[in-house]
Amino acid sequence: MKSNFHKPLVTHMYTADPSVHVFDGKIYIYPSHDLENEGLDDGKGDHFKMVDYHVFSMDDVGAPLVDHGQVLHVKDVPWAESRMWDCDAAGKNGKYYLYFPAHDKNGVFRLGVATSDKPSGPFKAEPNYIPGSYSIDPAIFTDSDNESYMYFGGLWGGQLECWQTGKFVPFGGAAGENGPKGDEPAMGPRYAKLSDDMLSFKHEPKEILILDENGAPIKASDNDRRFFEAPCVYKYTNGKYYMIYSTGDTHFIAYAESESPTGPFTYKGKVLEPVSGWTNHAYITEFKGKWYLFYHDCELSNGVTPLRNLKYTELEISRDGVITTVKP
Ligand code: FUB
Repeated sequence: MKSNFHKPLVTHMYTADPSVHVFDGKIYIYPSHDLENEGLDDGKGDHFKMVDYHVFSMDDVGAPLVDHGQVLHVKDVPWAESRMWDCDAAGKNGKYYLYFPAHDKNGVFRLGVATSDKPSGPFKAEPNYIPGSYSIDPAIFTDSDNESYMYFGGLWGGQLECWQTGKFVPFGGAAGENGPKGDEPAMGPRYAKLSDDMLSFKHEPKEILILDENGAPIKASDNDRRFFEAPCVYKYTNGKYYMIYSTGDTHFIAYAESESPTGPFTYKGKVLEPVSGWTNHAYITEFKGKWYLFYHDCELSNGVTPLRNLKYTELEISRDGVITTVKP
């Protein structure tokens, strides 16, 4: 089959923030959907216009891509107002679940869930957001013991800084000024175990620690290595857990390793160098014994940040989990 690696995967619309799963032997892709917009980039994400989701599938690597159409729109989510940013999906109990962030009616990011009998949707949203949820970029990982975890969080427009006290405190000035500074530990992504019906959290979200090679928390000033947004966890064939995440304003996808799905994770290196456009966001999935990196850039829009397109490539990972950095 002809390789379509590093080429725009979806060309009839703008797609970003890939999440990828193998269901019934096929590759299912759950991206977010960028629309043209006049909003200003104020560090709070007003320049993104995102109101719905499409699901895509491929029978195999390099096979034609199928667009299953619009599977959820913000107008069909009772609690949500706008900003359907990065989503993820899971399959369990014979059902499929789409997890997504959105601003609620008060402009606060919450995480919702919608269900379907098919991985291709359409999905029906639950009436309320997941109690105790906040911020953006939900990613689901189900471990070999069948326990499912949601990882989430994003700085600046993703509002993670607003939750430092455990309650929502709105930003005063520019989004980037509100987090930890200098030698203070950087903020980590959050995780929560999902209930058996996959519709709620089993406990309040907890922070994931990301450590450096000496076992010290990565510092807030360590912009090349500290967490910014887009966490995604997978378990590799060596039995260890890996979290990848975006470093945000330094535009890397980094990875960190742990003995446990709840961390602490130790920083290991870079998965992906900066791509065209401001955001960098990726997902790693195994399919038929090979590992793939899905990501986005702005090739189709000639570098216009809120108009992104998905791409993917095969990833080189050594037996002990070391990733060869992808240079797009
Ligand atoms: O797509 C909107 C936001 O941009 C996502 O939630 C972030 O991860 C970044 O890709």
